[in-house]
Parts: sequence; structure tokens; C-alpha cells
Amino acid sequence: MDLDRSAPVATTLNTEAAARFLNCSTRTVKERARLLQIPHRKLATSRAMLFYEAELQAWLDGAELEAQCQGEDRIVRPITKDGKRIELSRDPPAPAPLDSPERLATRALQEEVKYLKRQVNELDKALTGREAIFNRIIEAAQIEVPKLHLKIPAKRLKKLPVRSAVLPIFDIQYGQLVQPQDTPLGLGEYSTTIFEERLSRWYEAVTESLRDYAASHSITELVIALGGDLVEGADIFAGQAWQLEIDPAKQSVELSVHLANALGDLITFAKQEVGVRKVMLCAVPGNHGKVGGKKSGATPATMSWDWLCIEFLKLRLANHPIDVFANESGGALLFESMGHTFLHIHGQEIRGWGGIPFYGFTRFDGRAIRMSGQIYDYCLSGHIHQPAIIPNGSGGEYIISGDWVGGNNLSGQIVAVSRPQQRLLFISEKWGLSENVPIYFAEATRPKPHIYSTAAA
Ligand SMILES: [Mn+2]
Repeated sequence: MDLDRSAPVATTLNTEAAARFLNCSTRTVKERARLLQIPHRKLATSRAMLFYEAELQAWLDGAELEAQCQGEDRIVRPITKDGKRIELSRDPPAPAPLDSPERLATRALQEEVKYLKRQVNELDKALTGREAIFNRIIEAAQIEVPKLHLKIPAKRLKKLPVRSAVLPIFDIQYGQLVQPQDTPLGLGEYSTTIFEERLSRWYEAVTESLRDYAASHSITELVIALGGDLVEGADIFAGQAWQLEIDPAKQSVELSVHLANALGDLITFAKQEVGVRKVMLCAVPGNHGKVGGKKSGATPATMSWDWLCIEFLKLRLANHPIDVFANESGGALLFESMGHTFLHIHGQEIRGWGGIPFYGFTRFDGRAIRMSGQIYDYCLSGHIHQPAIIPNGSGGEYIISGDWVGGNNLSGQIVAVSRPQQRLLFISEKWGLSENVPIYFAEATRPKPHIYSTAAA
């Protein structure tokens, strides 16, 4: 095989150098050579290949290729249009005619400027072209995002997360009689009979939720927080008497019977069906049950129908397994659940402005912390009949309970007709208040107000 060794040889390149010259990979060079698609020389006896720079350049410039093979030996080279082989010469290129170095430098710089301008234009086009943007978006979308490796436990967790159930009961106002004709648009109605219906609905909802929740949690504690205005009283505001169904003494006795029945059953249920280990009952009086009302001035705090009602309740629940029973006549108490401290008040000391109690809570907060010397996590209150959970700015919350009454003759003044409701809270050591289950006494669909019309007349 004639490898043309006698021919005058210009710059020779090995595979790596050829790849560099062509700006491609050595793999591509080797593959193209195997397919006789690139000018080169190869002997059967060697894996190495030889390339001529001049031939590669001629091929790049569009010259046809001519291949000669004999067994594994091969020569592939470019030929000119008229079938001639490329002249490979050792001779240095003829020197360029002399020119002034200054002019040459200027021309070189002009060439460079022209080249750079062209580059800038092309890059501009590439960057601003709509297609280019789409392409970049598509490219970005194709970037592989590493998959999250989620641990899937082979078996279900045997150890269930531990929770405490806190059950606030606020603003029953037992004994209040609300008649539709006294409420705006006839939207409110309340009586001892309606309370009894709501209490059985409440019991059903609470036990159902406790049972559901116990399927995935270990509920170890039940805290019943009685928050005042449980009885309506008689003389907290002028003319209160006309909207009473029964007098405050009867209110206290009757309500203690209803609550003892419901809470007694609930404690039994919590112990037997849910597996609750500890039970605590905390109570503070409200403002409605104050004997003699505001005008009576300074009277002992125990001069309260609320306080008396809870004392009756305590006697009636005496045979139930209640670990802690607190009836704080002073109107505020602190309790702890799952390591979190709760301030438990009725809420009449918190003022709202235009129905918004945020500022009132903040002001109250400072005073309460100073008074108790205790930074509590949660403040449990009621009184305003508008349920809310408001962050207190340091991880805890003001938890404002709803009421049992709904719209009454005062609803015209406070604008909102509350949808009566209570709640069931679940407390976790790690998360604090982790679940809030609302217990509604009225359906989600709003009651239709009465609309006068001549159409049917
Ligand atoms: Mn109140």
C-alpha cells in the first residue's frame, strides 16, 4: 500500500490534533475515518491515523473525497474539482509583499472590529429573538430536578402522636329568651328548649370528633374550660328582665343539671372510648351572672350566678373521675396543657373598637402578663360572641369562643348576627394548638329573612 510517504509532507496531525483542528471529539474523528468520510491515512498494522492539515482544510472548504482501500490499509484524501490531488508541500508559504506595519495593524484592527460587531449583532438576535426565549424556557424546563426521596415506612406507626383535647364552653346565657320579632330581620331565636337541642347536637359533634381523632392520635387529656356567661342573670343591663324565660336562681340550678348530664356522659365516653387518662375542669364567671349587675358596685366575686352554677355542677359531678376541678371566682385562671400555658378569662375586660378587638387584646395582653407574672401561650376568652383565632405575635394565639345564642335584640347594634358555635381544640406538645374543630349549632345555609311582598297578597 502506497502511503505516499515520498510526497512532500506539510503539517501532519494525529487523531487528537485533528479533533482539535476540526473542533470535534476524537470519537467523531475516528468514526468518520472508519466510514471513509474524512481525509486521513491508516495502516492495517497500526491503530494510529495520520492527518494532513492542508487536506482537512481543503475538505472543510468543500473538496470531494477519494478513498483507496486495501484490506485494513486506507487512504482518504480530497481531490479538486478537476480530479487533482491536493498539493502537499513542505515549502513555507511565499512571503507576503511588504506593506507598512502601521497600515497592516490598522487593517487588522478594522477586521477585528468588523468581526466583533457581527458577533454582537448575532448575540443580540439570539438573546432577543422570541424563538430564542422560547428555546431557553424549554431548555430550562428540561433541566432535571432531583427527585425527593420520601421515606415510606413499611409498617404503620404504632406509636400515635399525643394530643390533649381542650373544650371551651362559653356564653350559653341560659334563661335568655330571644324572640324573632325582637331581632333584626327576624333572624334570631333562643330559649331553654333551643339550648337543650343545641346541647345534644354539641354532645354528638364532640363525641364524634373525639372518636374520629382518636383513630390517629393518642388523646391523653381532656380539659373542659367553662368561660362564663353560662347563665343569663337578671340585672346586668336595664330592661334585661323582659327577655328572661326563667329567673337567675332557676337558671343556675337547671343549667347545672343539663351540664352535669352532658359533661358526666362526656367524661365517661372520654375515659372508656377514647382512652383519656386525665380530666381537668376549669371555670371562670362572666359578667352577665353578676348579682345586682354593674350598679351594685363592689360585691364579693362569688356573688355570681355563674360561680354558683359551677359549684352546683361540682357537686353533681362529684362521683366522676375529674383530676382537677377549678372554679375561680376572680375571673381569671391559668392552666397548662401539653406544656403550653393558657390564660382563661371571660373577656369582658377586653374592649373592642368598632367591633374589632385586636387592639383591645394587645392592650389587655400587657396588663395580664404584668398581673400574672407569667407569659402565657394562649388566651382563651369569649364574651364578644364572634369566634376568632388571632395570633398574639409570639407563637401563641388569642382564641375567642363563639356563643350558644346567635342573633338577639342587640344584634342590630353590633351589626353582625353571629352564627352560634363552640369549638373543640387539640393541643400538641410540639405544635401547640394543632387543630380547631368548629361545632356549629346552625346549618351552613343562612336562615332566610322575612321579605314583605304584595306579590302573594
Ligand atoms: Mn359576657
